[in-house]
Amino acid sequence: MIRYFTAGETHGKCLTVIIEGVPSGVSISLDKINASLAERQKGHGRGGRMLIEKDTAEILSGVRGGMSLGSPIAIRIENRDWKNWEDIMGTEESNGKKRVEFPRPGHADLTGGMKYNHRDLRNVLERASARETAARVAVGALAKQIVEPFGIEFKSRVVSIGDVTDPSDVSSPGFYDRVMDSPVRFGDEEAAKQAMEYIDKVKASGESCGGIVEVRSFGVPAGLGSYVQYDRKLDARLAFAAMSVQAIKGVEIGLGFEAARLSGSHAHDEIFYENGEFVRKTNNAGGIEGGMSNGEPIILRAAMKPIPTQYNPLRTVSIDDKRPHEASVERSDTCAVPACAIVVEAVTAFEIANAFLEKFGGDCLDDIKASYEAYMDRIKHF
Ligand code: EPS
Repeated sequence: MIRYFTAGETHGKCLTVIIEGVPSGVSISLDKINASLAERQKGHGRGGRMLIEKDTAEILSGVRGGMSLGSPIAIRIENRDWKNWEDIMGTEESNGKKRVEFPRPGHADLTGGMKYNHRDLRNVLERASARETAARVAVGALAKQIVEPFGIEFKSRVVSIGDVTDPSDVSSPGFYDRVMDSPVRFGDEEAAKQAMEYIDKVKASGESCGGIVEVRSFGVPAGLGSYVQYDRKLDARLAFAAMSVQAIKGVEIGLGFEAARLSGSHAHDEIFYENGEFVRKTNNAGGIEGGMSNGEPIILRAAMKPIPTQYNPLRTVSIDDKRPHEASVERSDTCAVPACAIVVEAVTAFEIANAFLEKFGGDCLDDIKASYEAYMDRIKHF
């Protein structure tokens, strides 16, 4: 089993993450981690911060000569913006300027202040910020490399931004290549244009917007997760991971909420046996039945709310005199939905890699391969 902890404030010196439990013998490419970090920075509607940062991972431990050692892997991502915030975010007593008094509705500011007894809400927002997701993308990029030798891969896209939906057929040839080239991660160029116009309009009115992202996991063998205990269910673990991403308010797998409106014959995927294997001709379950992967692609969608910072601020009150006031304005993004797709892809990859290691786990990649091959051979003859 792998686990990780992130640390770091949005305007602090850097983000740090320690990943524990990565088996030895996994080929680790720093370029792949950095490519994912670069993807997270992209997208129409991002704010000024992304012009300052050039997120780059530095591996501090646990990897030697391009190979994991089995020991904890520590990664550091520098905050370039730190040089502008040293006197505000520094650890010395003389630092600590730029106090925040007016909590933003929708952000962690007010409740976080109450909970940790912070009279300066900056102490809350600095850690609650979605900047932390850069560290999680690095973890996800590493997790992908654990399962890559087994043919497992992950693809993400944006389903909709505000009220603009991508009408594309996901299975059409070259779909994900078009997504990679799109500033909103849509497959359809015309819809992408409409989404960008929508983002520009929202920005002009001083507001922000959300959307829906989708992650598909391909090549996941049947049998990851389990039906025997609540906390071993793969869908539950994926939902937890997606829900833990900043600004996510809903998660669905397969047909999700739509399944509640259908009768059983329309909701479930019938089973056939063809050419020596079990097959399903539909994937309404989104690749998970009974809390276990069933061998079909795993399809997860997550709904992101509009980012709480509004340049046209919402009403709030001062935590000092309790009088009405406009919410504080922190530099922010109008739309971070394309970036969110990359983050949800990363946390999905982590959960799948974790469930994979739970099933086939060993200390080194060779042991895992032996266990995987024996299992795949056995279920082939089921
Ligand atoms: C983010 C960095 C942040 C925000 C954003 C995500 O940097 P700054 O506050 O300096 O602009 O742009 O976070 C939020 C919008 C939020 O509400 O938490 C990043 O690196 O993704």
